[in-house]
Formats: sequence, C-alpha cells, structure tokens
Amino acid sequence: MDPEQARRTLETERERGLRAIAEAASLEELERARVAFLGRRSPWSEVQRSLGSLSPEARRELGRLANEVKAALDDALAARRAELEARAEDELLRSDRVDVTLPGRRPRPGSFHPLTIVQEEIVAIFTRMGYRVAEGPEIEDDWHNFEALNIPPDHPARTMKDSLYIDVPGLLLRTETSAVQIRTMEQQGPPVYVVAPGRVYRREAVDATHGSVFHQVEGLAVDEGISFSDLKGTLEAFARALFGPERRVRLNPDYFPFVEPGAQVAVSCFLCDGVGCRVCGNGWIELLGAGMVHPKVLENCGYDAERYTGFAFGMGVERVAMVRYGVNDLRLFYDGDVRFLERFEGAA
Ligand code: 2NL
Repeated sequence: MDPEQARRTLETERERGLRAIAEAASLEELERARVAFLGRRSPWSEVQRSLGSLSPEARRELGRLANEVKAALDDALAARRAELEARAEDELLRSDRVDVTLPGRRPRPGSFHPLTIVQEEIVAIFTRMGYRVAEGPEIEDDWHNFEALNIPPDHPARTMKDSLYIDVPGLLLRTETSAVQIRTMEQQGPPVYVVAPGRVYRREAVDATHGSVFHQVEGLAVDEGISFSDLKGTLEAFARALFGPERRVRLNPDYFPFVEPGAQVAVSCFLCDGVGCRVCGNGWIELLGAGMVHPKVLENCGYDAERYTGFAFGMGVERVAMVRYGVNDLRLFYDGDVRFLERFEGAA
C-alpha cells in the first residue's frame, strides 16, 4: 500500500466510521460498526499492518494519522454507547412504570354453595336446641339402611329399581341418613338427640325436582316420656326459626315403615301467610316427613321400647333451598354455573 493510498483510506474510514457510529440505532449495530471500522479485518487495521513497509518518515506521519482516526472513532463509539444505553434505560423505566395511584385489584372471595348454606342453617337450628350432629358412611349395609328401620325384605325401596347397589353383596349407597341415627342408637344408650345431615342416593330419573343424589337432614329424639306434641312443638320451633315467627305447622297422617304414627308436615307459606300464592299453591308448603319412632326400630337398637319413646323427622335440603330461594329447577344446584352461584354471595 503506498502512503497516499493509506492516507486516503484512513480519511475515508474516519468519515464513514463516524457516520456509521452516529447512525447506529442500537448497541448491537454500534458493536457491528466497531468491528467493521476498527476490528482485525478492517481497512484501518490493514493500514496499521502495512506501516512497517513504509519509509520512516511516511510511517511516522501515517502512524500519527492512524492514531488520530482511532481516537476519533473510539470517542464517537463511547459517546454513542452512552447515548444508546441511556435511551435503553429510559425505555425500560417507561415500560416498567407502575401507577401507584391506581386502585388495587381486590381478590374475589368465593362463597358457600346454597345447599351448604341451607344445610348448615337447618343443622344450627337444632344444635341450638341441644341436638348433636351425627355423621356416617355413604356406603351402607342392608341392616342399617333397611332392616333396623323396619323396612321389610319385600319393600319396593329395597329393589334394584329404587336403590343404588354397589358390586359388593349386601352393600348399597344409603337411601336416607336414618342409617346414621341407627348407628348412633347402637353406640349409645338413651337419651338421644341427634341430627344427621348428608348426601343420600336414589335410583331416580333426573328431572327438575328429582335426581339420583340429594341431601337430607334427619333428626331423632329418644327419651323417657317423649310424645307426639313434643314432635309438633319442635317442628313448629324449627319452622319459625327458618321461615319467621308467624309460621304455623300442619301435620297430616302419612306412612313410613320406621314410624307409627307417621305424618307429613307442612309449614304455612312465608310469602302469603297461608292464603295461597304462586309459591305454595294452597297456602301450605310440604317440607318434612315425621313421626313417632316405631317400637320395633327402638328394639332393633337394643332400647327398651316400654320405657323410651321418640320422634323422628326428615327433610330434603334441596326442597328447602328451592322454597327458600325460589329456585324452580333442582339441577341449578349441581351445574356449577357461576352466574347462579353468585346470587348467594354473602347469604351465609
Ligand atoms: C322424608 C321423611 C323421615 C324419619 C325420616 C327416622 C329415623 C329413625 C327412626 C325413625 Cl332412626 N324415623 N326418620 C322418619 C320419618 C320421616 O323422612 O321425607 N325425608 C326426606
């Protein structure tokens, strides 16, 4: 390379280099410019390497120029790097900016399921009267679910058509929580005051008012001198606690194998007070089955039926919840639709 060519190369490289550095829009582009203009394979390095073959005078002059060009490019690189870094920092701060004056996002609390709310409410009414809560298995044996309850072997509830049997002979999904109360009586002597809430199973076609699973609260009181009027008074207190102090209860004769006498219990409508309306029809809402515990049931649990008497009752939690909340389709309780469930927020 002759000196004149080397000088021109250095001058052009300075000019092109300064422009490329000024135009570098990112730190990556800037690094590429540094490599292109000062790297080992750049024209500037080529000139630098060729200095040795020049006359001492030309070497000194071109050496100084080469240093000048390098210093100019180094300065420009440093200045541009500082600029680009500051800009990247600004960008980061802008994108990370948090408006601390914005209102916070409140976590949305869940709420109890309407059936849970109603079940707990029913149970609480009885625990306030001194009853204990009893729980038991959902898979039951024939004795606790049927036999001890005086349900004869040929009773339709026992057939495959009405109950849900599992593939272990003699076991089934409990058809009522009475089985839990039988277990309680077997385990402890009188007096007994218990409520048994829980899930029960029936072999039923699913429609607006039936399903194969529902929830029940049953109650049992066994003591000396318990009479039918104790049953009526207890149910009246229950109806008033649940639907207001104006409520009256009405008992009509009914039949259940495990009670004698048995009754179907209705409560005067909480909307029309017994006049008759859209919710109740004739002013009365049928809510429970009840009766005096059959002496055979007491004997089956080893109780002296001459000395002890008792009453029992049972109700469907779904039925109570439908009446209470004006829900006309049972399936709404199981679909898990949040729009339905939200209606009960804060209800418990
Ligand atoms: C209903 C009717 C009823 C009972 C349940 C019962 C339990 C024992 C002894 C005697 Cl251990 N009776 N329970 C009595 C009458 C009616 O339930 O309609 N349930 C949803």
